[in-house]
Amino acid sequence: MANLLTLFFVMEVIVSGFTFGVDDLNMNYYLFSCPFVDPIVKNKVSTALQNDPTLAAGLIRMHFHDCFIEGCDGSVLLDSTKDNTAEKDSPANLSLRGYEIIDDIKEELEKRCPGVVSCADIVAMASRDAVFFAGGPVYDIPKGRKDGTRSKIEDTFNLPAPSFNASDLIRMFGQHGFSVRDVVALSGAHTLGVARCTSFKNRLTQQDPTLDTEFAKTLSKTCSAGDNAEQSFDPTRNDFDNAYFNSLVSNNGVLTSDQTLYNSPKTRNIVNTYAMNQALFFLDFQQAMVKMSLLDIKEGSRGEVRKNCHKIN
Ligand code: HEM
Ligand SMILES: *[C@@H]1O[C@H](CO)[C@@H](O)[C@H](O)[C@H]1NC(C)=O
Ligand SMILES: CC(=O)N[C@H]1CO[C@H](CO)[C@@H](O)[C@@H]1O
Repeated sequence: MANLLTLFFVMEVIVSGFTFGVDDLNMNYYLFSCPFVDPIVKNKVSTALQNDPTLAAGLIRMHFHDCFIEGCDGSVLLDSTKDNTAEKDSPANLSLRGYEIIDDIKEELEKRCPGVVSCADIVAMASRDAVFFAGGPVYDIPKGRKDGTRSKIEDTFNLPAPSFNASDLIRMFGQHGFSVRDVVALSGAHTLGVARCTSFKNRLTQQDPTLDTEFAKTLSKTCSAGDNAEQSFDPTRNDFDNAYFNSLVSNNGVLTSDQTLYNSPKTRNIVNTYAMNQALFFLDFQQAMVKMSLLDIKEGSRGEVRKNCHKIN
């Protein structure tokens, strides 16, 4: 009986691994080709975050930028070359952090299973683990992304701007197949990390109807230390929790694109719900993250597995 169960288990794994063809994404993509990929990534992320917990935010944001431009294809990692200015060198990427963690993971994986695990998958897995280590939900993502070969500074126009209102956000995320609820849940990633003064100082000089007069003083104080001075999105910048939504309810949203989620009737109820119910935020967030991790994937021969995440093979 036990043997029969084992047999069923093995068959289940094989079926779930191959039904859709080896080139398609699935949870067990590296089961035979790089069996310890998950614990290796998890360990590396864990060590890095013990040294610097603020890097969880960096890893999650990197995954978002990767997926929104050209799909989740590791394009965010490519360096500029003589003939091409990469996404990385766009002002929107100025403060992306955590590249060294991805490099470290890639180096280890190239030793264990050379040429097998894509940079795009590493970014997606590292982001998943960063959410977990910061105290957020546990979830897994399908693997099997291939790395792309295009990374152009002009493509970063596809990223949402911090000055966006709810309608702008809903439109841009809608183009990628996200619902209004997904927009609010994904914005909840701002439960981690900081924004620099450059990203919100427009609110202090121009008329921003979403800016609370009391909170304006806090932001002005931060900006008195210069354009790169940091303001955390919520009082607990390293904890993945629902404090961000409570901040929005208290009119303490840092970016226009944050506070608009509470001010707009299109999204206010969702913000209120997440502020009251962290478990529901976690559930919606993980579902939206899996969806994001599958944006415009390059499967099979449409991409490559880069040897070095900084340059195409
Ligand atoms: C809804 C539209 C969004 C806008 C307009 C936006 C914009 C920004 C801006 C301007 C910053 C600060 C950059 C700086 O000043 O250095 C930031 C930080 C951050 N964003 Fe977003 N973001 C959005 C959605 C997302 C999503 C979907 C995620 C991930 C799922 C995300 C994750 C982060 C994280 C974690 C940080 C903190 C980074 C750090 O501390 O290093 N954001 N975002
Ligand atoms: C949102 O901003 C856009 C411009 O980015 C503007 O055309 C639109 O009227 C604004 N919507 C609301 C509801 O304020
Ligand atoms: C980490 C990284 O590559 N940042 C780059 C972002 O873009 C600026 C230019 O706007 C570069 O100087 C940074 O090196």
